[in-house]
Amino acid sequence: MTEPLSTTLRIDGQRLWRSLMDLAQIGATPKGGNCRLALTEEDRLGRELVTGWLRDAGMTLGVDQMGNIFARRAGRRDDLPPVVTGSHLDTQPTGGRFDGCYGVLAGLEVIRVLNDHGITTEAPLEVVIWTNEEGCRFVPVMMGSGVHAGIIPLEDAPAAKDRDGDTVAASLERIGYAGDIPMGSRTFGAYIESHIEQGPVLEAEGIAVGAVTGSLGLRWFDVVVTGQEAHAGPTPMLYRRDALKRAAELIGDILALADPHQPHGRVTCGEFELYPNSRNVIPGRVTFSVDIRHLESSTLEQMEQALRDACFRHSELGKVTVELRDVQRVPPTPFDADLVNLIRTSSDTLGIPYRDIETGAGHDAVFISRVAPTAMIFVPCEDGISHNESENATPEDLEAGANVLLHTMLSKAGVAAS
Ligand code: HGY
Ligand code: MN
Ligand code: MN
Repeated sequence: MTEPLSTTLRIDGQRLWRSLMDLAQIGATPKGGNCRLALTEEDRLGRELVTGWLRDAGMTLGVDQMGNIFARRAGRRDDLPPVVTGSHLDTQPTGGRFDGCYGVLAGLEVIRVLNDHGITTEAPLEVVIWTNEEGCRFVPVMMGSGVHAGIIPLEDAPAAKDRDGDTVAASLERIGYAGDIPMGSRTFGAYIESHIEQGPVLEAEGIAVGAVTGSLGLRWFDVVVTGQEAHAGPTPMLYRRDALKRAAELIGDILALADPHQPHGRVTCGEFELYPNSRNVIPGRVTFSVDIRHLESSTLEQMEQALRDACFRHSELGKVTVELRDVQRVPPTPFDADLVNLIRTSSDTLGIPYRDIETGAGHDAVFISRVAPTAMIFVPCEDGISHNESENATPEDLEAGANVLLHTMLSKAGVAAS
C-alpha cells in the first residue's frame, strides 16, 4: 500500500530560500542584513511583496486595526477554527534576513506545496504577519499580537510614539495598513510559529529542530539619571553633578545582576540617550533601557529587586537623582504540551533530530499562547547570532524546520479525502 501523499509530502526548500533572499532585498543593509523598522516605507514594501505572494497562492487576506495581516486558505470544513502559522516582517535596525521572515515564509511555503499537490485540509489554514514584533521603533514589544491577544490595550498601542514623535496610528495610515477587522475577532484552533533559535544551542549540538516548550519572562525598564549640565572646562571635578559618571557606575552594577542567576538570567542595557549630548557640556541627564529575563518568575522578582536596590543606592550617593520607570512585563510562558508533542512526533516521523528547548527571545507566539494552543519550531542559526546583520541559517536547516511545520499543521488540520 503506497503511503498517503500527505506523509511523503515535503516542502520545496529552494523555493523557500529564494523567497527569503528576495524579501531580504528590501531594506538590505551594507553588511548583508535587513533594516525594515515597523511601519516604515521598508516595512510597507516588505508587506506588499509578501502579501502579493500570499494572494498568488490563492489566499484571501484581511487586515485588523493594528495592521496584523491574516491570509486564509479554505478547508473542506470552513466552519472549523483555522490552524495558523506566521511571525513578523519588521526587523531591528541592524537585523538579519531570517528573524521573523522565516516564520512567515515557511508558512507561505506550506501553502504553496499543498497547492502544488492539490491537497485540501479539513480545517482552514492561515498565515499571519504580526505588526511591530521587535519593539525597537515603537514600544511595547510584540505589539500587534499583544493587542490581538487582549494583553496590550487597543487604547494605548496606536498612540505609541517613536523618537521623532510619529505615532503607530499615523504610520499605519501612511503605509495603508490601518485595517478594519476588529482586534481579536479572528480565532485560532492552534498557532505554530517557526523561527531561528537566535541562540547557540541547536547549532552547538548539531540538532536541526527545536521543539520550543516555553519562553523566558522579560521585564523592560527605563532609568533616568538627572544631574546638572555645566561647562566641561571651568567646572572642577568635585563640583560636578555629572549624570553620565553616576549612570556608568550604576550600569556596572546592573550588568552584574544576572550573574548569580545563570544559566537563564539575562540583562541588557541596549538603548542610551545623553542630554544635551554635547562634547563640552557635562551631561545633565542620561536615559537608558534595562531588559532583564529569566525562566522563573521568582528569580525575575529577585533580579528586579536587585535593580531597584542598585538605583536606590546610587541615588543615595547624592548630587543626582535616579528614576526607574516600568515599561513592560511579560511573564515566563509555557507552550501547549500537546502541540509541542505534535512537533516532536512530526520530527520523529520525518527522521529529523530534535530536542526540547526554551526561547530566551520573546515572540508573537508568547502572546498568542494566551488565546490559542501555541508552540514554536526552532532551527539553528550560525554561531547563535541574531539581531545582527551577519545573522545566517542554512537552507537545509530552514527546509527541515518547514517540513516539521508542514506535518504538524497537517496533523492538526487533517487532510480531506480526495
Ligand atoms: O525582544 C525580543 O526578545 C524579541 O526580539 N522581540
Ligand atoms: Mn523574531
Ligand atoms: Mn527579533
